[in-house]
Amino acid sequence: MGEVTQSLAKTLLDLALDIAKSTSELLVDKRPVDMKVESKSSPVDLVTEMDKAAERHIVQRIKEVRPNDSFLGEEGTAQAPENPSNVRWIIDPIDGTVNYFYNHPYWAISIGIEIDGEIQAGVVAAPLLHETFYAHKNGGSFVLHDQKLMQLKANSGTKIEKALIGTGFGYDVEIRKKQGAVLHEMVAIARDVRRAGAASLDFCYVAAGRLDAYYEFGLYPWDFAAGSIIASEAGARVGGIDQKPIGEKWSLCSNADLFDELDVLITSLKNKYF
Ligand code: LIP
Repeated sequence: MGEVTQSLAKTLLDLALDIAKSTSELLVDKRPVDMKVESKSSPVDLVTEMDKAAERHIVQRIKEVRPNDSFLGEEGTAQAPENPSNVRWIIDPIDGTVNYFYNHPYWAISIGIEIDGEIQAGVVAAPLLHETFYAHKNGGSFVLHDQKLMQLKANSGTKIEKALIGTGFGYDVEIRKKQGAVLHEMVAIARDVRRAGAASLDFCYVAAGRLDAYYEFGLYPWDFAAGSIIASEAGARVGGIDQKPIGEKWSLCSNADLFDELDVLITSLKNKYF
C-alpha cells in the first residue's frame, strides 16, 4: 500500500471516528420511546426509524466534505456520484438492530472505508458499552474504552476444545434450522459458544482476545467491512471457509493458529447441513 493511500486512510479514519461520535449521540440521546419499526426480509428482520436516521446522518456528514465518494449502506444508500472518487464507505448504521430495539447494549455503528476496492480502515463504535474500536491497514488495531486507549491483540495457541467461539443466525427460519444444526455440533466440540447479536462487535472481540473465533453464514459487506480490518490488524486471520473469500456465504475470523482447523470443521458441518 503506498504512502498516499496510507495517509488518506488515516485522514478518513479520523473523519469516521468523529462521525461515529455524533452518530452515537443521535442514537443514544434521541432514541424515541415509541420507536417506529418495520420488518424487512422476515417478520423478525427489523429496521427502525433510527437505523434510517443514523445512515442519513453518516452519509450527510461524509458528503459535506467528500461529495464524490461512493456508499454502500445497509439501509439502502448505494449511490455512486457522476465522477466517483476511489473511496467507498461501507456502513451499517446500527449493527445489532434487534439489540438496539430492545435497549440491549450489544450494538454498534460500523463504518468501513474502502480505497481502490480494498478495505483500508474501519471504526466500530459501541456507545452503551463505552467502546470504540478502530484500525487502519498497517497501523495496528485499538479500542478507546472510557477515554482509555489500548492496542488490541488477538489470542494465540488456543486448541479448538478450549476455544470460546462466537456466532450468529440469520432471519430466515429454514436457514436458522441449519445454523442450529451446526451449533448443536459446535457446542460439543468448543469450550463454549457466544451469540451476542452484532457481527461487527464479534470481529472486534476476536481482535481483543475476548473470543478465540467467530463464524457466521450470510453476513453482508456492511456487517464485516470495518470489523474485518480491526481483527486482521490485531493479528487475527479473517476470511471465508473452504478457500472462499469472506462473505461469500460464510465468514470466519479467528486466532491465526486456529483458523485452518476451524475452516475444516465448519466446512464439514456446512457440507452436512447446508
Ligand atoms: C446482525 C448481525 C449479526 C446477525 C444478526 C443480524 P443487523 O446485523 O450483525 O451477526 O447474527 O442476525 O444480521 O441486521 O442487526 O444489522
